[in-house]
Amino acid sequence: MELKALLFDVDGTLADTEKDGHRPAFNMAFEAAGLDWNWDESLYGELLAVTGGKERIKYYLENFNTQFVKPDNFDEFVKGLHASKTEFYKQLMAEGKIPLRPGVERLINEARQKEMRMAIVTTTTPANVTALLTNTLGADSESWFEVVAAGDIVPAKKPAPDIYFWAMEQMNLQPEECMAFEDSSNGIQSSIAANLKTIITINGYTKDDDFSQADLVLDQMGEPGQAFQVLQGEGFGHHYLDLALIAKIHKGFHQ
Ligand code: XBP
Ligand code: MG
Repeated sequence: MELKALLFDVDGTLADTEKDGHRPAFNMAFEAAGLDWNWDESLYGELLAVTGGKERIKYYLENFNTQFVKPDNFDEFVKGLHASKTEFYKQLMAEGKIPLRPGVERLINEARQKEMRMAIVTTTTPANVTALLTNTLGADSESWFEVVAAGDIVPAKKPAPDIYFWAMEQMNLQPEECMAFEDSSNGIQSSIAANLKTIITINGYTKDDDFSQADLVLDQMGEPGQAFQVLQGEGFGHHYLDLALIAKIHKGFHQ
């Protein structure tokens, strides 16, 4: 089947938001709430085992801070902390400190020019997607994506495939007509379970994850003059990820 759409994960794939965006935002929210919790880079790497900010806070308390006495209204408490974290995250994005990863803007622009359909498929909160896109690609850039599938739209977050199925249903597309872009183990488990071909760009937190099911694993999307490194799969002599290479991967030329 013909390739009709690119489905992009956000955190770690479009930008390195986890270490310098989400993590400090969680810490700011903890401090503002008078909590002495601090998620350093190494602990945060372990907490990334669980997707979703509210889910991550609960996972932290169950596994790393079992001393904490939960308040009676625990779910509301977590919701409040997370809402505060989202505000801090939006502020960090507005300061423009987190750039898109190499090649992301170029590929999105090429897709727009060639009228390739695009969607966002993420577990992060919708407001975070808006904040990242508007502060990097511009005020109207969210509208370039036909669907923004994000946050609590489906109850079962990645690694469950639900969010990909939801996005494809909205777009009236079959998995064979799409390519997914991910950066992590939870991400690829989700996309593969949704029967999607998947291209991975690794990052510091995910470089040792299992990507054996990926169709292509790269260190970055690359730019003209800034070649990617192919870590798994076939680069077909290309030096950066563009629609021509994505089409080859999609057709599975190597099979
Ligand atoms: C990233 C996540 C999110 C963020 C935090 O998923 O797991 O939970 O770390 O965002 P993806 P929230 O790579 O699929 O975008 O606090 O808004 O959940
Ligand atoms: Mg990700």
